[in-house]
Amino acid sequence: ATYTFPENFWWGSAASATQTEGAAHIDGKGDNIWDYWYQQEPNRFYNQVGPEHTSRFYERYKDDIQTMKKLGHNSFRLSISWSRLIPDGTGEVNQKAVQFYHDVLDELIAAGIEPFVNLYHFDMPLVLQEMGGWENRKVVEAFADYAKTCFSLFGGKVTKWFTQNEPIVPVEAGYLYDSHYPNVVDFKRAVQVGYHSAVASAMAIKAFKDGDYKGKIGIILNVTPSYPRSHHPADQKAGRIADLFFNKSFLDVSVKGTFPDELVQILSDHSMLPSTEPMDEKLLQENTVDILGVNYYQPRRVKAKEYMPHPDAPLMPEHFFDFYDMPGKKMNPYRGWEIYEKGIYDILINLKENYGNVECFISENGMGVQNEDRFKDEDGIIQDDYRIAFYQEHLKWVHAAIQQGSNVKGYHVWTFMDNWSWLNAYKNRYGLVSIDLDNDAKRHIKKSGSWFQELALNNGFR
Ligand code: BGP
Repeated sequence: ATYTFPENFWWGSAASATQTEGAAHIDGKGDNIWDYWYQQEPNRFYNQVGPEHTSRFYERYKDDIQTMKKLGHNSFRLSISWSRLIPDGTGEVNQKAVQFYHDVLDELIAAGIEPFVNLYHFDMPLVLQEMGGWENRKVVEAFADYAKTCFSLFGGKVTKWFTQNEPIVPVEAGYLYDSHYPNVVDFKRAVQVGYHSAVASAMAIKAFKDGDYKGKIGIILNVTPSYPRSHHPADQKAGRIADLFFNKSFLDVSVKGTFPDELVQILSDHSMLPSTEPMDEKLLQENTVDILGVNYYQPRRVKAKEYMPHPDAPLMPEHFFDFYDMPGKKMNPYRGWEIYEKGIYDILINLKENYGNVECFISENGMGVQNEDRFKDEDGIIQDDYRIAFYQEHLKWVHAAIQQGSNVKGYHVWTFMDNWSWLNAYKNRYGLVSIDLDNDAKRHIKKSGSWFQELALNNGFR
């Protein structure tokens, strides 16, 4: 069979500032929570490798962008580092950062690659985290100012903007499950953080619209479906509640401008409602997204709770469901995540049927692999056929969704080149291009990179 995609389909990849730039302490950059946390607790990071040891995009962006062009990219998502642009989070703008982002954007545009620019990818400036991060309303306003600064600096050349990447992750990882700084475990505070981050996104969207900039603005969400174990009502309910917390929370407010009633009810029943300001409701309603980025890696499988938590245990989202380890599920043997390709189709059809067929694109999809050097051939090229198969199987479902009328406009892989990833550092490799950490971060195109080049050139595959 042949899988041909609509004309002008966006082919490309995604990356984030903290994970690729390096140069964490030069040219006036301020610390963000990752720089700080690494200094405090290097042992938390895989092989004790921190965010200054990245793929050095800061120095090598020119060569990297030429490689993107070669590999058929017509678009690329990057993020601006808030703490590089505005080292103290508010106030003075770092001119070296302004120059750097102008240079990168110019280089991309000259190469025929449309820049998709994201404003926030898990990287709170330290100064603002010290004021409480997203828990503090002042930080919400600081974000709106930062967004305005970005629009006025780069609005002449960027026409696809995104306010945040996976805003649920800082909520769950930072405030529920002790895996991102500031390692708080407190459901009520998590709700406040999530709420404020949604308000911040809406404020940035408002600033964009008020400023009459050309182009579109959206958000990038990991809209992972929650699949219940069975049709049994208790399992169904578990699935619905997991979906409310981790999916519909940000999806509904971003696309429809309101939080789901059932979510508000549950939070209210448990005295977990966040503090709000009178104008928020209108702000959220009026500033929904033009476009939605969809990150997809693996589904969430859940079942009804088997054992009730101790009545004195502090409330957590999992008091409403259990995770379900489905027998026979297909696994990525090199990363340990489930692979369920049809999930990408289910997401797109859900957006079509329940979210007004909002314009969207796949903003991350990828396969992490540990010790990937073992797949090198005698010429030193990583033979990542498993990754090509992963992309193809997902793209077949994207194609099927398009046949059903999905408004999906593109497909970005995670990621262009192997990069540093939060606590996992360089454990899991995702790139179309590998980097040699022992040899000056030298780049080598993997087999999947050449495959991607063909894919983009042919606007499809067979
Ligand atoms: C996504 C993030 C990315 C990236 C990816 C892979 O959720 O948006 O920033 O980190 O996950 O994660 P990992 O390296 O842990 O496999």
